[in-house]
Amino acid sequence: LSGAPLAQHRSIELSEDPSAPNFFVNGRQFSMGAPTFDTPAKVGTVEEWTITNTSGEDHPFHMHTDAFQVTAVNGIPAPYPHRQDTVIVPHAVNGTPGRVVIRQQFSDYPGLWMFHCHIAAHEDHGMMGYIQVNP
Ligand SMILES: [Cu+2]
Repeated sequence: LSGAPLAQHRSIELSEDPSAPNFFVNGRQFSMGAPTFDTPAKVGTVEEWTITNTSGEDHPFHMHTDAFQVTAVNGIPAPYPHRQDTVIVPHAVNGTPGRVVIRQQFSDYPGLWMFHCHIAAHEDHGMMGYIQVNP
């Protein structure tokens, strides 16, 4: 996907309030009927997503339906290109969020595409979202 034209850039921030515990995507807990983004994606396109982690623990970000390619982790370019459906988003260090950049492909299947932290307790406490993908 390295040479693919990018249809959009999106930002995803993973954060948490461990005392609750509550877990957030872009400051919100998961709610069906409230997509993470106002702007849908489109089948046949590739987007660049920047995923940051402001918390003190790693979050394995998992995307349903189609694979992505990691291009950089904490500013370091990924050593070789391949497709995957989960990537560790590193914890914050001294207030600097962990940061992963991916290229997400939308090769088929219009509908609602889920993504979430793959630690079940985090997902169950809100660290999940979805994007509308249009034909
Ligand atoms: Cu998590």
